[in-house]
Amino acid sequence: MTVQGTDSASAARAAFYREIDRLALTPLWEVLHALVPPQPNSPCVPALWKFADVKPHLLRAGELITADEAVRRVLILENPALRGQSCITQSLYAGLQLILPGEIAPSHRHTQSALRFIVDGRGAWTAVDGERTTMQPGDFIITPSWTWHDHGNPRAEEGGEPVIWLDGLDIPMVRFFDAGFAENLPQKTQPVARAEGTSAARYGANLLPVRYESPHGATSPIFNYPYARTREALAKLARDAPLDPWDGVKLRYVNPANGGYPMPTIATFMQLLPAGFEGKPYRSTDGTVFSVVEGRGRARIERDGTRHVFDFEPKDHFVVPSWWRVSLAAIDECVLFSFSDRPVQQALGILREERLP
Ligand code: 1HN
Repeated sequence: MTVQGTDSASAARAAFYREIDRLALTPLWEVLHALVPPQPNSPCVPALWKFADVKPHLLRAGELITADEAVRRVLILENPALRGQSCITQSLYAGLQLILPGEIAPSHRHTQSALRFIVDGRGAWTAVDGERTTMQPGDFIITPSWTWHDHGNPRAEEGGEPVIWLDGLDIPMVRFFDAGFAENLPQKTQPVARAEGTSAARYGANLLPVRYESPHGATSPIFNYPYARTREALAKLARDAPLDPWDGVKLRYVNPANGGYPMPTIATFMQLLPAGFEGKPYRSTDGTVFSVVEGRGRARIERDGTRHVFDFEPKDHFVVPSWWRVSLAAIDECVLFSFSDRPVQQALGILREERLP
């Protein structure tokens, strides 16, 4: 939109704009509305990735390139309105990673933080800071900023099977701040320095070391939040506690040392929708990525008269951009994992959400 004027005024202004352009100057009044919109106007669109569509291509990638060669064999979930930008929202990256039996994804570290949410298969491991954890479907695993990490999978003879997980990273945020560093470890894998489960015992049993000091700065000391415990909590609450009309039963993952989110840049959630649940619509400024763990259901997502209806089933992924209205309905009992940039918006004091009738 341009500021209106008479023809001669417009011509004079256009000449003026050309003149100042050479000095890298731009008139604010021509762009003000776009810079400060009355409400969020995300360029992202809602999108759904059916696992049945994606899995064959991931397995094909497994034939075309090794994990070692690829470093990370991932198909990025790119927002259809942001192709080429390697992101699912303006602030978040998401991808589906495959590791085959006998493979190693070599050790490296970077300032970007990562979450792994295990989608398909079991028994692969990831190592962080000298400890390994074995992946089970529904586990939420953290790779804190600047920690060495490598992934591996036992050979087929030892019971290894293909494992696929969702990666969530704060790549666009780190890129925005131009604050990214990365390096490779000379060895393929880092040495194992602690027994598996040490972090769970030390930090994940409603106890902390007496003289606790955060091992990973602003990131939770818990390495793996296992699905079994999450699922048990949801089942109990679905049975015995009131349902939220918007969310069903929805819990956020927590850093037990400070009550905050597990990662400084990404919030993670798990929710249960009872069979037949029809959630009320809501909208929030934190665009959110969903991974369907259990059950079939429907997400209705709309903004300004544009509506997307996503029928989802287990292992499907979908994204709800900032300030689109969403309502979630369950056919069967559904369990949904999700993540967003909520901690950052809260730290900045700009998070808004609205629960609609
Ligand atoms: C990364 O290190 C992993 O460690 C996955 O598995 C995805 C995307 C961009 C940059 C680094 C991993 C990544 C990544």
